[in-house]
Amino acid sequence: MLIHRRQLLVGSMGGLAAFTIFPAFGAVPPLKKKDTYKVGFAQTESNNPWRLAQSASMKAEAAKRGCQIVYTDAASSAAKQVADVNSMIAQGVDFIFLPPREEKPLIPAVMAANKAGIPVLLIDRNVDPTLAKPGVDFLAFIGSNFVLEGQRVADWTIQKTGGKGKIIELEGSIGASPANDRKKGFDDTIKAKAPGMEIVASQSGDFARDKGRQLAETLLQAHPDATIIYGHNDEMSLGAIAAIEAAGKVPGKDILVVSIDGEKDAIQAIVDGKLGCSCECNPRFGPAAFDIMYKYAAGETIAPMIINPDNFYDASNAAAALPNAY
Ligand code: GYE
Repeated sequence: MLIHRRQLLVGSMGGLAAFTIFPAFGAVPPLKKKDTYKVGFAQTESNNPWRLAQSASMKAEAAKRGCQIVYTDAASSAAKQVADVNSMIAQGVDFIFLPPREEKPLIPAVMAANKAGIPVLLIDRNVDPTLAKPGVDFLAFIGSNFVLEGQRVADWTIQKTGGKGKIIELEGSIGASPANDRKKGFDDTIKAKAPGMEIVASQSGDFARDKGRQLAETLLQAHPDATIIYGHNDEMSLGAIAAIEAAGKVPGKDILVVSIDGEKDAIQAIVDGKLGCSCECNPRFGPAAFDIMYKYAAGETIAPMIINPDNFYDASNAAAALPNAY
């Protein structure tokens, strides 16, 4: 496909000159081999430990490699994140690390950077794969397999409950790849393997603790017979635990809470018996993300999807994981 488009271009433009004039057409722009780079990191928000751990890891790695980092915080706005990327393009960064807050709205920003000759590496969240492709419109995606995370939480929950219960699902940010995929992985597994379980409600708590708490409060009132709450991330699950307690119920006894991320407060909640499990989603991207950039500059082939392995925490290993948690 790539070759085909290039050939077409060459054909219509009459020869090799086309490559020189439009080097980025249908391909990821090259990155010059240098010791250090000016890189952009367009963070989505900073309102939770996961994001803070990710930003710290990126900044530490930039410092370690002597790279200048242009850091922005989109404060939970996809529109601001698009503007942030555009400003990085204007500032002439060499490379952009981008966790696209939502799957579709960030596509124009990815395309604009690519067109401006700046390779983009998507970290932790993906864009809609039907609209932009790794190896063509951006360099690659590195992050977790979110469908698998949802499946693992569902499998653990089925095992723990004997496949019985009414589930409230707290979804992540609307249109975010981890929200879409964690829902799919979990819901499909419950449907396929646990006919005795039912998802009685599923709504977005925007991956945020306070919104998760408010949503859980509302949904617990509407579904007093719910026995399980599945949060797409720990922040919302911790909010749900607060809501359960405020309703005079006991998390871990009356209502089982299951989750994703593996942040410190959640691991502690497992130790305390309030949270059943949390599938890890590792936020420490710095070393791997910068490795990819340097490998790309060195001419190595970069795989289009690079999947981080995730741990899984429950009462059997939470205490041991606590000291290293973020
Ligand atoms: O699970 C969540 C964060 O995109 C994988 O975003 C990431 C998710 C993570 O806000 O806590």
